[in-house]
Amino acid sequence: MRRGLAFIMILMLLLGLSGCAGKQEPAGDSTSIVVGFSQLGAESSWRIANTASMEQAAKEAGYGLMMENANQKQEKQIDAIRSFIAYRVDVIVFSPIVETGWDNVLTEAKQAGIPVILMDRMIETQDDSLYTAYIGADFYAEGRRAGEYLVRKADATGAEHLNIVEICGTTDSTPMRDRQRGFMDVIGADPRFTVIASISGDFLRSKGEECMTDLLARFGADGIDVLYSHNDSMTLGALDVMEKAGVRPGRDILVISVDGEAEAVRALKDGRINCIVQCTPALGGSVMALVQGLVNNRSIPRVSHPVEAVFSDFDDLTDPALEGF
Ligand code: GYE
Repeated sequence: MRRGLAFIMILMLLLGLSGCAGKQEPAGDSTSIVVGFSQLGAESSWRIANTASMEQAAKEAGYGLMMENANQKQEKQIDAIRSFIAYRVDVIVFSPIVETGWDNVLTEAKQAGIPVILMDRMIETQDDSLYTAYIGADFYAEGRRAGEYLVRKADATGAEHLNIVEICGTTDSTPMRDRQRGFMDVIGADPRFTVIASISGDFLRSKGEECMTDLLARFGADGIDVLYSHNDSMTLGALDVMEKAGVRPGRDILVISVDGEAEAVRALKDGRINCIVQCTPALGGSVMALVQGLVNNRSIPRVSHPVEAVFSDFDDLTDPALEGF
């Protein structure tokens, strides 16, 4: 058993360090730094771009990246973090699939003296010393931006009443909770808006399709005025279903989405999506800057949010720079 574990660790080390071009550079103390990175899955284009950003940034910084992908399973993330502790990586970075259930494993990391950076999503804990920094989007602000777009659109069109369906991301994840809360805080008290259904699509395109099929069966196209979907992958699934049912997304049903992946940006330009609240997956460079601060014993910011925008049918969408990821 122990030999098996040792073998896995050597293998992980080799894999983690292979393809790391920066290792050859005389980059001072960066050459021996190893970052353990637990990615939560590959559920969306956002996630795939985020993984690529982390790999690229580690390479550029000359850090070894020991990455494990948990395929949407919290237990796998916990196992990955334990293996990083056993290997004694310099810093652990992880993107928690849900907010709760991390205290035990993070206490183990703390006892081993390994700092933890939360990337992309937050955790819920009584003990703030279990992580050193959080870097990721302000999901509450994103939800508010989605709501503000809707208010502006209703004002512009003079809509009296709009029935909204919401397709949510992974239950109990930070983006799901805060994109919903921010949205509701803007539109909730306005009598022009009613959320008639709110269902989970787990951030997956396939579930976005299932959700939209279900919603159309329950309310009919005429009963739905607005779709608010927590990510582009689910939105694109929903668009396919609408179009197969003869519904024109962007016209018959107003579509508000989050992320900014290339296929969704094209749909926005084509008028099939009305608004995309941007959420950037390109966090790798900022994460590695935090790692560098930690290994050099500098103080690092506790919370960092990237600057993000909104793209909608109120804007000039002909800018070729607007292409998504
Ligand atoms: O919006 C979604 C992904 O946590 C910000 O997760 C991330 C979200 C992103 O699956 O596409």
